[in-house]
Amino acid sequence: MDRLLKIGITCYPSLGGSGVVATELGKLLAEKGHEVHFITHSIPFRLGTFQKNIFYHEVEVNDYYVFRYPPYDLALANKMAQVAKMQNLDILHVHYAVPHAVCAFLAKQMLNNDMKVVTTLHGTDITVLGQDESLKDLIRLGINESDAVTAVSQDLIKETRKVLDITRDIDLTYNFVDKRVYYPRDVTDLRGDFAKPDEKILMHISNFRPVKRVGDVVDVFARVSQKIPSKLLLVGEGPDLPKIQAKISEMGLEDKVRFLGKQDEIAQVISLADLLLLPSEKESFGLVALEAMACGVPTIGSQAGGIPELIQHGKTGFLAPIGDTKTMAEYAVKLLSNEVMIEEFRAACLHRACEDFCNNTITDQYESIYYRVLDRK
Ligand code: GMT
Repeated sequence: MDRLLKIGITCYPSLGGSGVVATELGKLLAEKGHEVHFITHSIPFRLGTFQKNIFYHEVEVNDYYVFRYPPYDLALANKMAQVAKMQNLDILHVHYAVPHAVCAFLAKQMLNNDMKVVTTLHGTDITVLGQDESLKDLIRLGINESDAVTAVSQDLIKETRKVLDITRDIDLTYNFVDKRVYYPRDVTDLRGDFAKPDEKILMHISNFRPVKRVGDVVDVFARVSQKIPSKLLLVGEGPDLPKIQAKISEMGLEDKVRFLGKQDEIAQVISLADLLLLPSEKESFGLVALEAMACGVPTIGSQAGGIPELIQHGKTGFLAPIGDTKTMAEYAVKLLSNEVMIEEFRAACLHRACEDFCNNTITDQYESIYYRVLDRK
């Protein structure tokens, strides 16, 4: 067995998929015996209860009156260096190039040891911030100075090369789900609270940012509900929520749509659904579709970013061009009106989530990247 490591992890502790992946990875590494140190501004929301081998170091920012903007990035870099020195970290694994990879680079300059930096790209740092001329060179620096860089889809690797003109190696490490948590839950009792026995449940879960195109979710549902008795459950909160609420009223769909707000027990919530809708404009991976897949729920989505690497069109869901709500609705009707097909899709979802995106496989991939950079002289 390879030696056990001391690993620092920095992520956005309260942010969607990237925070979930970083935290779950840390927990799994700790279970394998590695010592994991989270270095973040608040406790990662999925960290849960006390667990052996996990430590948390809070980044505090002093708000001196001379600063117009409190320097979080500098405080983070300093904390990274302090923790690395005190704990003798082997690896600092940062999620997101800005500011985390840049802070890690700075921290490394402050140290006099062999600590290695691994950066995982999640999407927004490339597809949105990478276009910003005021940040582009800095993002490129963070990526090029990392000892290893990983990205969550082939599409994101391609985008990173294109947008930032990056030529270095980038490892592909897909997002994963913990199969001990994500499996079809028995929600028979709960289901009755949301839909009648003959109704289907369509679901959308996101942070309601414009990039998620939640308006398309409503348009797809409006078409589907004309053909199939159904309900739409919207899970999450975000900037587009008021607009979506207004749209639902204008379309007279209030009786068919329920807002569940933010939810923690995602496996339980997803298990209520017959279908997940993910019509995003951009999506480097689409973790929620994987969470649904692991609970046996197929996705109807857009062909954006990494979604086609996750959802196999005609097997574990259906994909259509971004904004093509008519086609998405046709696929949804086709699936929901054919019980045999639904069962086949459910089985294919469970199989694929377990085989290709299982926690053990992806954790092993990250581990071997750590050992590879540590062995490199
Ligand atoms: O999609 C978001 O708004 C949240 C964002 C994040 O940082 O959590 O998600 C990104 O990272 C996830 C984890 O790797 C991916 O599953 C999402 O596809 C990606 N979002 C985008 O690319 C828009």
